[in-house]
Amino acid sequence: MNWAAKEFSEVAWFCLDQSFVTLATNDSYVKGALVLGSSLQQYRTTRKLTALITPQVSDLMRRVLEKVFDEVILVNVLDSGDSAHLALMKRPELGITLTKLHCWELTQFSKCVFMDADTMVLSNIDELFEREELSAAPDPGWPDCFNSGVFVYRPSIETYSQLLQFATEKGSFDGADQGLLNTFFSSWATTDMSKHLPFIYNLSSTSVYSYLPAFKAFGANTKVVHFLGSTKPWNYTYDSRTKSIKGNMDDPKIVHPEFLNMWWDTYIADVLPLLEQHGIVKEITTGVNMAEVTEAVSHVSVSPLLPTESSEERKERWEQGQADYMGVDSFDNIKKKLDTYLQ
Ligand SMILES: [Mn+2]
Repeated sequence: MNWAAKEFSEVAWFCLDQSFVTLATNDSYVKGALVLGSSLQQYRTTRKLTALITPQVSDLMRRVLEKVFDEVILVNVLDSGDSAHLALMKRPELGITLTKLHCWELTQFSKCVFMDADTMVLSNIDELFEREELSAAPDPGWPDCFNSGVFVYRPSIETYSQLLQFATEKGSFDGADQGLLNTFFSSWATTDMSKHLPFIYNLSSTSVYSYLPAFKAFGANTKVVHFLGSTKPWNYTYDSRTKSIKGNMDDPKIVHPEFLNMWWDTYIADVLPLLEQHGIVKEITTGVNMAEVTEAVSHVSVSPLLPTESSEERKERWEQGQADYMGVDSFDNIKKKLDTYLQ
């Protein structure tokens, strides 16, 4: 076997054996998963892409996911006989948390990188597969905890069972997966620095404001951006004429317009055409205002499929444990600084 063929076979072996994994619990989060998957492809990952979905995801959106992800796997915590179901009956508040734990069941892979559906990559990050379980970046709100939006792990039924048992017995200090995982992998903060991912692998968009000089110095190296908070990129309206988010930029919820615009650029370029192909969005005919079409999109995929209330509740729970640095009180000062930077 010549050198090139040998190298190819080694790369191919890794491709089959390792995967990026994300989770979509409703059709809105599918949009996020699609942008994440498209961004991983854009930067030519050699690893597989796997999406876990819950029954709330519509068949149509599932089919779109299958265009971007190698595997789309339905996980249903309420399946009878599932040990997660038993855990959930004792701890009903941990619904979404237990759903995320299903990623440990993907034993067809030797190693995975889990990424929240509200993250996107800005470069190739395949080097993360050189890390061991459990590798993650510090949480900006409490840096002795890791943020569970991006983490390296090894699928294992044994670990999955232990996590479920742990969840049942001890619950989660923040009511979500991040609290549970931090207690379970409690040596992360003190034991092995190689399991501390640099912050640029999980840059929360809110950190720009809490430590602006650091962002100015290191922000250009960002590899993964994580849209923390209850307002997600898909909740905004994008104006394709100005290539920017519509609305009042003084809105403290618009945490970092550049990252939001990057998300929307990927959405328009890579995701919207797939939605159109599947008839989810009417075909764009000549002369139709693009901004109107994108506005239509944000209605189409959310409303008919899930009661808004339930989706909001999920969003809230999903983000529990994330400190909000965007307190209204501090915003004016921060914005002044940011304006200086953006000029
Ligand atoms: Mn998240």
